[in-house]
Amino acid sequence: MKFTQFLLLGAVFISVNADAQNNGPLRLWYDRPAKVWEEALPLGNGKTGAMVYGCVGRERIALNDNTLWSGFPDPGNNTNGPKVLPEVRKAIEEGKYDEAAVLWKKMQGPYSARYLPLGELFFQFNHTDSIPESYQRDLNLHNAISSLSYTLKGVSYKREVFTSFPGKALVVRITANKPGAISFHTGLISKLRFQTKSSGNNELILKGKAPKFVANRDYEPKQVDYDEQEGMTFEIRLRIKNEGGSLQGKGDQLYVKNANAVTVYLTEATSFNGFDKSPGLQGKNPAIETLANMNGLFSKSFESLKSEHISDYQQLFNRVKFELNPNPLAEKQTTDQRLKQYAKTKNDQGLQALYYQFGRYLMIAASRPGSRPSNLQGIWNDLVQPPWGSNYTTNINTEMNYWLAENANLSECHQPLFDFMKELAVNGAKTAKVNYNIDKGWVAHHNSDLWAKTSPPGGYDWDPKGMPRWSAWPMSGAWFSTHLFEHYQFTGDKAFLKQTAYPLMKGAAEFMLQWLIKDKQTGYLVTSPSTSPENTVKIQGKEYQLSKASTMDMSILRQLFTDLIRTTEALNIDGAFRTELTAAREKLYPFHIGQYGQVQEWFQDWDDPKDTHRHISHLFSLFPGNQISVFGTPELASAARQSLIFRGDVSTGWSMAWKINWWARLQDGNHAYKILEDAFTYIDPTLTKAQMSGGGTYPNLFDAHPPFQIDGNFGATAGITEMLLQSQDGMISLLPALPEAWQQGHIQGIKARGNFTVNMSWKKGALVSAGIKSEIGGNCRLSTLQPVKVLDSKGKVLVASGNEAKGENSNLLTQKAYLPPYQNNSKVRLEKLDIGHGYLLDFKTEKGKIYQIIAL
Ligand code: FUC
Repeated sequence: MKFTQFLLLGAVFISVNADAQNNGPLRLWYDRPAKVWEEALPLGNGKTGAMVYGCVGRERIALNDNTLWSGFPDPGNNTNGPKVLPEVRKAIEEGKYDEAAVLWKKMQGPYSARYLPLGELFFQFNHTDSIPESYQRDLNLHNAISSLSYTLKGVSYKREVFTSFPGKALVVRITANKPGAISFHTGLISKLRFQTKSSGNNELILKGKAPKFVANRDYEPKQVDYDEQEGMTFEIRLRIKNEGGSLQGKGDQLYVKNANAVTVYLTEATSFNGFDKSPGLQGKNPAIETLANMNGLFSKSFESLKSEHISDYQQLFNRVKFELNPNPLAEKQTTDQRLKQYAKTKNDQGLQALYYQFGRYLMIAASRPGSRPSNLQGIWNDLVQPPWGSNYTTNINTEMNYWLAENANLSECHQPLFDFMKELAVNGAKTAKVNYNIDKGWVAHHNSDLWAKTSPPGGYDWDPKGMPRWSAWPMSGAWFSTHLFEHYQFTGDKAFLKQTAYPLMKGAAEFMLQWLIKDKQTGYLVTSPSTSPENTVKIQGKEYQLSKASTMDMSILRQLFTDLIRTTEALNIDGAFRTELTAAREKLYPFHIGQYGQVQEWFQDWDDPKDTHRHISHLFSLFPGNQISVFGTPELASAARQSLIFRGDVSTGWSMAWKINWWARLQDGNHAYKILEDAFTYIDPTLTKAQMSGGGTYPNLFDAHPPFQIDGNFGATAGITEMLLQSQDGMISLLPALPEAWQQGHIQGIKARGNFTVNMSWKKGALVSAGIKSEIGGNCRLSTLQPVKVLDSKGKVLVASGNEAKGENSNLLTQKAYLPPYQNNSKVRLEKLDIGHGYLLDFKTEKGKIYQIIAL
């Protein structure tokens, strides 16, 4: 199949033969089956998740459905709240932070529900114990198909597995090069309550039931609680078409004998019927959905399903191409060997490009329009008690899952988060009222689940009553809301801004305007209680969880208010609200540069320079926010750099991924690169957590917190894009943080705010040429480190560095970030950031036209 993209000089958009790419470098491959789950290969269509083990004798495909969770709608709002909150605030005002934390616990609700494993599809082949003469399994990112090939006693067998978004199914094809060579029996099992039965000779149905409650840790008194009425039901339906040989259903399995080829079709569904409906009492009948999907599927041939799947997938995946300086020798190694080798030689840029595209692959597999947002493990989980419930942890993890959506050109995949926010806004309005007696807007706290839970989560982990240092965090509605504005900035979609984004953003801000209080000590508006998520603060040798006005709280609010002010301007609406927000923004407790030259994390300069906590939430404004900038606030940017140096490089997977983005925003490509290299540390999944130190990467390239958490994959892909292209400061910066190690390379199809699609190629560490496609027109303000000239689509020079034209049009890109005031308590002379000066020019663009940028 051929697909052609627009052709640009320099950074060439070429016509690529996709079939010819199938054996290209974008492949994870192995010479042995997976022994453990973190070696199996992930497939997904947004809803159905699968992990393929590639075993010769007994094949395993672990299955997920992203609507299968424990529990039922359980808001967990706490009516103690309105009475206790003033007491918490009073204790904080008096500096009694311990007392405040004890009081806060009276306001918490339950922990979230758990994301659960669906089941396993197994095939028992008739050659169980044989050792194959040749063996290879892979996951091909060009077509999102996992294949297994092996030769046994002279017969070559092949299996192909994919999940299809248009087909709503998992499809397996088994072939051999000798007629009649395929014999196996197959079944469906689950770790939850289930029963499997064959129906007729070609169909198997598994009917299952999820628990009402699952404990997070093994020592909790009740591990798993099933209930006659509550709890979700689910169904997996499998059908087989055999070519040659025989097929028979018996008991709970299907038996294939002496077939030439076999196609297996699988659909699954749950009784989930919406975030506000009991899946037991008001649930859907999953059999209706599996049957309808199967009927749509079974009449189609394997080849037609496969080509439908490939064209759907490639329409997203092929938007971006990325090549560094590949090492052909490294590519000859299996992916796990490559990863191990990386630590020794550091000479495998092909692995970096593969890892980058794997992040994009995972996003397409885990988050498609109409699906639930991706959780801590995307859509892949094989444990009944997964770490942290495999839930939505919203004080960093869920947001990080979506950092790559816009800049890595997968904007549609952001949609499930926006749909989820609509549900959070409904529940969050009730939490606002019940817990805080606030009757405007909505709030959400640090954990959520399929039921869009918004109350502060208590009870988990070693402290059965929960920890205020994570639960006293009503900020996720506000943080999520900034994603809406990002989506608008990247797409320019005003209808979205008006209909979807604005009401949600406004609701989040309306809550916050009530939540903020005037600080008696300083007169500023502050949050109280307040945490710097999950970190504690030491004051005169004593550790505390709560205080007021953490830098992260104030940063999120400053960002949200600024985004909203710009929204009301862009839509020309709600002038009175804009005035209210502008006034509130000016009164927010400001940034401070602390005594060690760091961005101060807490209300006062209590920061410990030896603190290496994984959360560095006080740098929110450097990334993902844009209130700290090397151009706009160089002193604060220097202080952010100091904060990062204190915290160190190696940490959990997601923490390192965040650091890549921060160093990129500080325009320090070499430091970003150093952390990317640290993230390639091979993590052996058979070790226990205690034996591992720091984050890294599992053999299947899943990010290791450890344990597996998908945010690190997504955050690293976002960060690599930030190293190459930035647009948060009202201009498009080409190669702002190119590390010395990336002397040459090219990237095509990444996105800048203002809806520009950007291609670039570079050599000897400097830009050679770029192509910018203007998708919606408007002014393009370009920042480059060396002089360039800009040509229009006819090759006419529009403008060159040193001969700048003033931008006439004001569009998304010419608007400046709001740069807040700050106070500097530092006794340390701040080191100046060396960001080079570079060149800035403006040119007017026409919608749909391509502009060439050529280095002079
Ligand atoms: C937050 C982080 C942890 C982990 C968990 C899911 O609590 O602090 O490191 O990622 O979320």
